Amino acid sequence: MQQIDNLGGSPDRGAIEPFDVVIVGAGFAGMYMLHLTRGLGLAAVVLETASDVGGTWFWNRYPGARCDVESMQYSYSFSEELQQEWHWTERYASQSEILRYANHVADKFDLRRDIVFDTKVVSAVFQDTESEWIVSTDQGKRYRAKWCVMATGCLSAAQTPAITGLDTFSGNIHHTGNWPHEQVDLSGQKVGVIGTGSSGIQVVPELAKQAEHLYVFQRTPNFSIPARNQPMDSQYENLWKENYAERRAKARTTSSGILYDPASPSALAVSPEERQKEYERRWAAGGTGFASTYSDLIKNEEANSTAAEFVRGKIREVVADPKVADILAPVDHPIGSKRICADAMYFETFNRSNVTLVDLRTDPIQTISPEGVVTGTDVYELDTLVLATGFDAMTGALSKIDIVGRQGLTLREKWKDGPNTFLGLMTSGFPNLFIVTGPGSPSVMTNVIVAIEDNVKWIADCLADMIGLSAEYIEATSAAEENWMNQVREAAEGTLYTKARSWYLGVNIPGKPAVFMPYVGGIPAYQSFCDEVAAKGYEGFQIGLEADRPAIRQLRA
Ligand code: N01
Repeated sequence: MQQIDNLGGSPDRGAIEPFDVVIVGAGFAGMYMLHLTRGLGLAAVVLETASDVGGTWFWNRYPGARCDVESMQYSYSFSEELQQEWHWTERYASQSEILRYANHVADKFDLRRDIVFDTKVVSAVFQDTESEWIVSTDQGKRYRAKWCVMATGCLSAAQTPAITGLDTFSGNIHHTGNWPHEQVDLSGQKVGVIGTGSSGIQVVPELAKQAEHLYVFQRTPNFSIPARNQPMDSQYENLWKENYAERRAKARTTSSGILYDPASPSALAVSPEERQKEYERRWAAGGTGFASTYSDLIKNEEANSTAAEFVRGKIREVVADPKVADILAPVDHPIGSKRICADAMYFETFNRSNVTLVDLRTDPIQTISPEGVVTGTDVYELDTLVLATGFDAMTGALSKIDIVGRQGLTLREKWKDGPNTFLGLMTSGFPNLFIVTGPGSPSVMTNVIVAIEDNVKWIADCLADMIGLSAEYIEATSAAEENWMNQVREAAEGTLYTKARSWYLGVNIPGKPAVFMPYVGGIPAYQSFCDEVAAKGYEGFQIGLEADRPAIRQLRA
């Protein structure tokens, strides 16, 4: 490659190590992206903040962390050998087992030699003149590449709430999304947990077993279904392994990319007795498939309320103190409109004498003092405070990086009124910058590994096509983007998802615009859009050819 002084570029460009592709993040998306770019013969480097692979499963090490998608499905499908050789030990894999799996994948495909760990990307700046990205890190290093792929994850930017006095607390504070690597010993301690989403619901039963006393600070109760985790049944595992190809393909025909018991069409089309029987059967089977009992549960409030009332009834059955059961029973949002949780003895935990539920709706937190949590009526003295307060979802990891596109446009500025992308994959003004499972993609509404694999494969195929064309750049058009975001909005408006104040809408982050971010139209519809766009010569994208810019062609020679 030549120096670019003759192109008017940055004078020290030649001193920056060149790659074809810079990939940000070594979670499941970044690892697979690296594997496929290597297959294309491209020189790729992955930059990763953590000291090893695994992404969300590297950071979320809190006790009880476990996947809510069955392990036979929450795994890569791209390698038959991999899916046959790996043995999952439980129906739902624990965080540590998923991390072992990620490490196995990294070893098997020899990925680590192209991953730079302990390196946080601080900026990615598009160079108009050279048509390439310069990516800078907190280690003072810079990388340049024509293509840049953000594999930064949807739920990777942990959110610490701005509660007055939090920094004055004299005990330990741990965020579930950034849990210490060393053993946290809570025995004999008074522990507080703020937050009762999926993370809080998983961590609470485990902390209750260790702590002298556990205070659970709940602002909004959530619907949770018993996961009924169990050791892997070898017959079940074999059935999956014998039919993996067929089952993976079938999963991709479902909206969530997950094979559940099929849903019946409508909760309202059956008698109350039949409905009750089916809810009981699904409750006993366990898992988030409960939300898919009937297809109209997420579309019709009356249908939804039958499932919601069933779960509230279960909470009242399980929790001994009716007042506590009332506080735990969610009434402010339809079931499934926030991500439904899967738990292990969560509601039962409130029957323990060492657990106290604090209802923040009636007694909000005023401040945090050096001693603990101060509400309007009480002071809860604590040794350790656990923040299970969630994430700046879908855009948080990207907005932490100074991403600068054409003519100095920053991604933060472009997305100040809400993210806009074409298919979640690219955003106009930022050529050659791909996002895996970006806002506007189904991602968080699905088995995210399916969503990741499909996005990564699409990006790799696109790279192959662009190289075949000697393209200088590919960029989403504003018109395609606007049209797609309208489709994303319309898909959500046809459901009950918009009835909850959830992280899907971004309202858990102060100042974040309330825009429904994921595409809820399902994997099959989304994937056929993506395939059709590519088949039509990347309709909705603008492609610039190197042939049209001799200087660029010379640069790439
Ligand atoms: O985060 P959340 P999460 N004062 O945003 C509360 C995935 N995941 O980490 O609802 C008091 O759901 C907040 O209260 P409210 C999964 O997709 C999967 O639990 O805003 N409370 C809420 O209760 C999931 O949906 C798995 O009123 C405050 C909680 O903190 C997503 O990650 C496991 C507060 C945050 O809940 C996020 O789940 C874990 C404040 N100032 C996570 N600020 C599995 O696979 C926030 N809260 C099983």
